[in-house]
Amino acid sequence: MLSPRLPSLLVTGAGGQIGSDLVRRLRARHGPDAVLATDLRPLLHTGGPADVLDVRDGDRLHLLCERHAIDTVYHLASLLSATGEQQPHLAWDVNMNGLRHVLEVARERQQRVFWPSSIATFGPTTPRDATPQTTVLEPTTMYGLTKVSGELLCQYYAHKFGVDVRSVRYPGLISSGAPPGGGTTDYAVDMFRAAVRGDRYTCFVGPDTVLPMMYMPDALRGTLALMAAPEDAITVRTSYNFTALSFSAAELASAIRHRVPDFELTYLPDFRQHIADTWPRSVDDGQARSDWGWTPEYDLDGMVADMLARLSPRLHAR
Ligand code: NAD
Ligand code: AKB
Repeated sequence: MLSPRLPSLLVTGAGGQIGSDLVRRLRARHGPDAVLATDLRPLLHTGGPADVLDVRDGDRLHLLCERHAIDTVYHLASLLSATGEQQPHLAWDVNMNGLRHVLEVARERQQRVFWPSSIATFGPTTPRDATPQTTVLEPTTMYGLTKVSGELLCQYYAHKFGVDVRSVRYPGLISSGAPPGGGTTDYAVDMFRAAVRGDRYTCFVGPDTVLPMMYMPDALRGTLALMAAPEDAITVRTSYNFTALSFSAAELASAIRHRVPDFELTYLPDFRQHIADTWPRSVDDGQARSDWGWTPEYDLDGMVADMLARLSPRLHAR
């Protein structure tokens, strides 16, 4: 009997906050050689095959997919919201042309695609509480513009060419691995790192800023559940609302202080406050729950306990 074909996965932006954890998770599930980790610069010690790929280079993407008989691409390479405002032209180039190349190679080679959108797809004219799946999408950041356009491009490739591309609108992700790469929600991770180091933290959004957030283990579990769902269960080809928790910066600080009593912080809002003010406070992810069974596991206290337990030995060892 023929053995079933092994999956062959390519991850772009694999050195980033999500990519480094996702590659580990995919390799644990499918084997170290099943996942090609790629990024702009050489990746060291990823525990399996790795290569350099600038996602703006469609020919090289095609070559790597051919060479490794890739069947699924997790396309994570991107500029995020804060960096995107500092370099808007580069953000458009990387985010839009990268996605266009990934979708085009997927069309030619019948590859499946995972591509994350974000709560940044929403803007000041969107309802900010329990933001519905289908609503006004008028973001004010270049990053948000690329997410709205990207969602529509994914839907176009799914409907026009039959590409099996799936997506979630990630909220702010909190993780103990690679640090976040230039987003507005980075303060949540920064707060943990400062608390564990014993540093005073200056938070770049005000204490009452509430945003939707999620712990990375939930985000990865949800991502893999979406990719494992039967094709006819997927009714949204733009991007699914996807959330776990909503809390203010002050509530997070207080949950951390509960376990690190001498943690101190001050608030000094900067331009990222204006971005946060245009995003939802909470999101309705009912469609993801009913289509492919999404449910988060971590509450605020469970996440804080796990983050501190994971970060403390590592940051203290340095
Ligand atoms: P990150 O900034 O940590 O990592 C992005 C990676 O992309 C980096 O390793 C960077 O080197 C790489 N990259 C940048 N330009 C590239 C190029 N031209 N070619 C190839 N690689 C390039 O970002 P992340 O947090 O891991 O985000 C991954 C994806 O998830 C992005 O699409 C992001 O918009 C989305 N997302 C993330 C969050 C979050 O909170 N982390 C929330 C919502 C959506
Ligand atoms: C960012 O803040 O830019 C990201 C996101 C929510 O898309 N974390």
